[in-house]
Amino acid sequence: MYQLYSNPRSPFSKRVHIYLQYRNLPYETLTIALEKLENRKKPFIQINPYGKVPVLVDDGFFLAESQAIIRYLEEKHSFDSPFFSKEIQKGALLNQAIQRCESEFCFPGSIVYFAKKFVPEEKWDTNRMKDSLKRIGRHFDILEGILESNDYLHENRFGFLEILYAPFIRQIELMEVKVPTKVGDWVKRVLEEPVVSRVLADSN
Ligand SMILES: N[C@@H](CCC(=O)N[C@@H](CS)C(=O)NCC(=O)O)C(=O)O
Repeated sequence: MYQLYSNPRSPFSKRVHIYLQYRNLPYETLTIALEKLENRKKPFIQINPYGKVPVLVDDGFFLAESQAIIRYLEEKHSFDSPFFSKEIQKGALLNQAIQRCESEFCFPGSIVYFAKKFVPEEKWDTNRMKDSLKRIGRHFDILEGILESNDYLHENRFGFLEILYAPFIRQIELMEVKVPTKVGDWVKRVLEEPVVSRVLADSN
């Protein structure tokens, strides 16, 4: 059975919970108390020197980084409907979309999110936040183009991208960015996916 070092408030961990449950892979959750800085101390710091969750344990093999974990499991198990197509260019386009999700949405999103959640307003770096919101707005416009003729972002089915976005689009109202119609419909569709709503409602 797999083990997953995780924290209930960690969106990156939630990605892996969603994936493991979507693929029906049995696992056990090992909670790391970030609020007690358990992630910065031994033994966890020896498992991941960056002190971050999630980390997957597969029979003595340790792997950090949510995307890397999902890819590893996807490659290890040969599912009937793999997320990565055998067609090299389709796989490359998925990789492109994954990088854009991280750099054009999750990264600028986290700047806004952490400021609003944890920093007093008088200390906000407003220029950086404005720039981040502009990037998110542009990203949504690009997604809107894809979603004009698709219900999902890649190969028109729920997949890797939806799993990466899910824990972050839940916080969309914090972004105070105009959400285009099709993107709004897609957000609702993704959050209503049974495994997504179950994991996001769960505190583990
Ligand atoms: N790129 C990593 C990011 C992981 C990450 O930032 N985890 C946060 C929780 S959501 C964490 O452990 N933060 C603790 C810290 O940085 O001290 C991934 O995709 O897994």
